[in-house]
Amino acid sequence: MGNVLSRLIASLFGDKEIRILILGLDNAGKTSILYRMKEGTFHSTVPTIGFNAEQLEIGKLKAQVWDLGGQESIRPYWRSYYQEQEAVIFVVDSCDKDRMQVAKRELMSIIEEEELKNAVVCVFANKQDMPEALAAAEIAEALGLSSIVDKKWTIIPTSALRGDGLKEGFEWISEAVQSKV
Ligand code: G3D
Ligand code: MG
Repeated sequence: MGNVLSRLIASLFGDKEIRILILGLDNAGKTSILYRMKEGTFHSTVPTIGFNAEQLEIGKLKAQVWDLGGQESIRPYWRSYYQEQEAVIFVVDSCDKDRMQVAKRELMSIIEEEELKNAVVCVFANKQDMPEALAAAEIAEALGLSSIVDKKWTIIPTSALRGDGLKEGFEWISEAVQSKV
């Protein structure tokens, strides 16, 4: 799975350096997703700048992938990382029904950030391997995604545990970033 993913990323992005921010509440699965991505790299270096920041070299692709701490006390610092990010992966724990409104609030404040106005947003409805997980459509509804009109966005069901959906997420980000003028 890892090698397939890294080859896919390399073929999708070519020489371009992509900056991807992974955001979401604590326990959503951000670090697990980053680990999945790292696992697929041929060479990876791990300069941690501030929070969990990984620089991945995957084929020709240089991707800076930032996995910021999701705890409430840390969320105000997310903004320091917004500059020049081309994509945001917003990870939601599909089982965490109690905090869906908190996730919505955080996502909407990201959407409204001036510095992220050109970034595409890919919501990962994570932990789909769990029986109690809400479906992606239910999460889209709970997060109010249809109200986002001035930004490219999508929602993709994922399982960091099984690796499901990551390929689709990267394909979408690749296309969305490339077709963005
Ligand atoms: P975070 O970085 O967003 O805070 P983590 O989240 O990646 O640390 O994951 C938090 C917990 O959720 C971890 O469990 C992790 O194994 C689990 N997790 C992450 N992604 C998935 C998934 O897709 N499916 C399932 N079932 N679990 C997932 P622990 O028990 O280590 O706290
Ligand atoms: Mg983490």
